[in-house]
Amino acid sequence: MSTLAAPLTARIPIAPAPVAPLSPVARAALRGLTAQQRTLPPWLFYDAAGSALFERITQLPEYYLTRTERAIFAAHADEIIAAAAGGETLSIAELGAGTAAKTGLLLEAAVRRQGSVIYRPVDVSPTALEMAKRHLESRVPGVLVEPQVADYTRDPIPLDAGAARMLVLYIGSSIGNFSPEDAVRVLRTVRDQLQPGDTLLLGTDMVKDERTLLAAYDDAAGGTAEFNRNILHRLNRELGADFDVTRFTHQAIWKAAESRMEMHLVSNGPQRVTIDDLELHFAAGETIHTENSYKFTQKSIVWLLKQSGFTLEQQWTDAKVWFAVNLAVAS
Ligand code: AVJ
Repeated sequence: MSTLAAPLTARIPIAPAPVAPLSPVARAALRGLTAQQRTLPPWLFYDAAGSALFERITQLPEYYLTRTERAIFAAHADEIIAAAAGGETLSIAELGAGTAAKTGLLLEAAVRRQGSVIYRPVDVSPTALEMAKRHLESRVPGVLVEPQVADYTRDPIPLDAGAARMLVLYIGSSIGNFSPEDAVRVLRTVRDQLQPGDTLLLGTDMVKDERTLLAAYDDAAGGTAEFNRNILHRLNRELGADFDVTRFTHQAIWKAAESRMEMHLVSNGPQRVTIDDLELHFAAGETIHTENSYKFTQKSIVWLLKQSGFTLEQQWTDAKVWFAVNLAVAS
């Protein structure tokens, strides 16, 4: 018997090649772009370029959401803060705060009422939070800004444990990006961290005539189209994809049955795109679904809040009822 022959099963010990984990962007792109209806999640819009493009959208004549909500705050900030405080001292947190452009009006009202206020903006973007802190602390004396980098859809939101009363701001109709089921899940996560009597201020864009909605999501100057297409530029930049962005057309659709605006990117013709070693074939007219933006009714607001453990206490709207600011109490 030869002692030299190695057993057939012998393994040559080679260290396993380390497999780099996929980045969140790569994971989202891979999963979404290989689905039957290709999709990309809307959080991918907000890299530095996309955040700047969104800021420009908020200034477009057709995009009524931001200016309508701001006008509601301008007219009712003191009332909103008084109702949320209910005679106690308030601390304020904000979900997806971004640069907190509209929040100043509410913080000023809180400072008028109680002299100072702790403000805790929560966002996934550290740069946006830095801008918010610098901007607010110079503009609104009396505000103590404590930024928190967190993904509020997953992580528990860090609240001010010592606060007599919490007011959580979730404004701008950001909740509209979530399906009703996911919206309930997000708001329940918030509710679980509040005490009875704490409040949520929820901004909701309302159902309205189709022309107004379509114009808001497909403006004449093409700002929304550029915002939508930036998602492909981002994949080119960050993943080395080779999307020919000029061959995808922005599309906005009102889906009445689902009560939502949808944004898509339509392939102008048959085309091939590669992302690393993934090869994608687009048929002419095939779309990538990039966003849902749900629109609300009085009934759907009450339903959403109730399912999430809140009770609608007060509501402020503009004269046309295009946008609503809802104060809900943790029940
Ligand atoms: C930031 C999610 C509220 O849905 O209107 C703007 C994003 N999309 N134009 C919205 C958006 C197209 C916006 N939200």
